[in-house]
Amino acid sequence: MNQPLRNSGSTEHYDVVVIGAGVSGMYALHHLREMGLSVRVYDGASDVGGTWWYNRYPGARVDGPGSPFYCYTFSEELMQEWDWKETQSEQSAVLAYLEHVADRFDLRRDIQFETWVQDARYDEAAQRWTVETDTGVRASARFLICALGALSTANMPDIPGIHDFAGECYHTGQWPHEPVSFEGKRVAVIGTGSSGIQSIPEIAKEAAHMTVLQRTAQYAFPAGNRPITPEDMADARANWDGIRAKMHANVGGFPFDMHARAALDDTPEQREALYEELWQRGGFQFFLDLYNDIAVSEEANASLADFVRDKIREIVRDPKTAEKLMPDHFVMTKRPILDDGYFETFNRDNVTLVDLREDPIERFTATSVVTRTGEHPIDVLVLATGFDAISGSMLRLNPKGRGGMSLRERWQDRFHNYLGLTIAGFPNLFMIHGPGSPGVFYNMPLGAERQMDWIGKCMDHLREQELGAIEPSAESEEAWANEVSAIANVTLFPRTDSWWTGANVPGKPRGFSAYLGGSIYYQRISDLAAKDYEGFVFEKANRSGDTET
Ligand code: N01
Repeated sequence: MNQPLRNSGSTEHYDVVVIGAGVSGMYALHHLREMGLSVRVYDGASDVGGTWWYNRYPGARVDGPGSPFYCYTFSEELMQEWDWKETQSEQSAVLAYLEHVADRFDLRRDIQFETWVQDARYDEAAQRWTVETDTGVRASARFLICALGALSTANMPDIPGIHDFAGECYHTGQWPHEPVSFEGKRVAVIGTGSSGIQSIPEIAKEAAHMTVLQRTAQYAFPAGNRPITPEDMADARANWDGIRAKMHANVGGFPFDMHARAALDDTPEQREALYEELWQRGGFQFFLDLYNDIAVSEEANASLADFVRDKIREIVRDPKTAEKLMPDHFVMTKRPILDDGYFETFNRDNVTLVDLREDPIERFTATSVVTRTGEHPIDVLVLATGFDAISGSMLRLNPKGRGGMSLRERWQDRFHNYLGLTIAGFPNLFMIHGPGSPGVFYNMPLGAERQMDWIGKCMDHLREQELGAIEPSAESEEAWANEVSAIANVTLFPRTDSWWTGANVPGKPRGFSAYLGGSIYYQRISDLAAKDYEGFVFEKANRSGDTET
């Protein structure tokens, strides 16, 4: 079933078109093939890996709970045969794993690389999607799966003169595949999120001079990267069933127990002792072993924020620089960052910190960046300015649904969706890690598997019931938006400007874009499916042949 079903003129016909060959799209392809469906995947890159194919900047590593649990769980054999070497795997190690997955499951034969999907339109009469690509290939499919990546559309700063800059310029999310040399060069980095904080220490080691252009000071925690020994791997393999079950049950999709105490139940001395112990140990475990009220109580939050600010003052020798590095938002309400020598980097003689809040960028020239207080001559500009996250890639694709309505029109004021998976007016279109899903707040490979498994069952349901199309009702979208907001509003997250709220992209509608219920989400979507897909509207198949998936 994996060849085009039929080819009419220049249009290839499939059961499913998947856009994106990253972690989500790769699993989608595997799962759909297992279901016996014909599938075509398109990706603009020249190989698999998605975010891990693009983000090759110096210092790029897993900065979540890490290996060996940032991985697929669908294949026991895959787990048994792959060796992870470090807890915070380098980009190249994660990419090697994904390449291995592609080889092992022979994925590439159904993926067309270096092919950008330029348009996707729903044909109401045929109940099918048609996609147009920049290689001239056109494909039609009953279902469209958007596995576009939550962090894949680069956020390019619009600063006067930036296009006049004549030196080398790189965005961390679109890093060249050839080595970039910083030796003897004057480098400026804009951005101090995860990508900036991972790359700045590495680039500073090589550059003649580095200017860090910081708009928002950040909390960063020691990455605590450590080797994974053969014994660790053997343990993980021997206990894989239990680990997998724990991952499914855990709020974030990782096999860890959460701390049961609240910060305010402890004395200041006890809190300090716990923070110190976690700081010394390092790793994302910091946030999991932490008190359970840091993200909900201002007072608890302040106790950790003060602790990190004291650490920054301890590490950074120049008090004026240390003050510029003091974050002033609630800790953890921007994506927590793991670093390896970030604050220490400001003790180097070749590094200058510019606080853009007091000394904003006025313009770029061909050879420099000019801030209010002076000119900084540079040879290389690194844009660690992040992404139009979560919704940005869907908006860039801008599919056209019923009546030719574009997603940009539909999402003008808010990212209307149901379950983070579907959109009213866009039948038979499914998003993986879309707005309104746990997405970036959950172990992403596992989340992709669980969403895709749900989508597969939904497709089966349509086939069994001889239905032609599924989409949510506008009312269920409204209720879902309220549920997402209600959960987020219990926390401090929506009170800080971040890419989670859309605040990093000028003009983007504000709103907290992720479902913070974690694993509850998967129970929720499964329960709704069991209730005959509550909240959805179905359409009979217009032609009997089209129910054959
Ligand atoms: O992007 P970011 P990122 N002028 O949006 C600044 C994941 N990730 O690529 O905070 C000046 O976090 C912006 O300032 P502000 C991870 O989930 C994973 O670093 O908006 N500055 C901020 O400092 C992460 O959270 C891994 O005020 C401008 C920075 O640029 C997510 O990706 C590694 C500006 C952007 O930070 C995104 O991280 C890396 C402007 N016009 C990332 N525009 C791994 O797991 C933006 N900024 C390996």
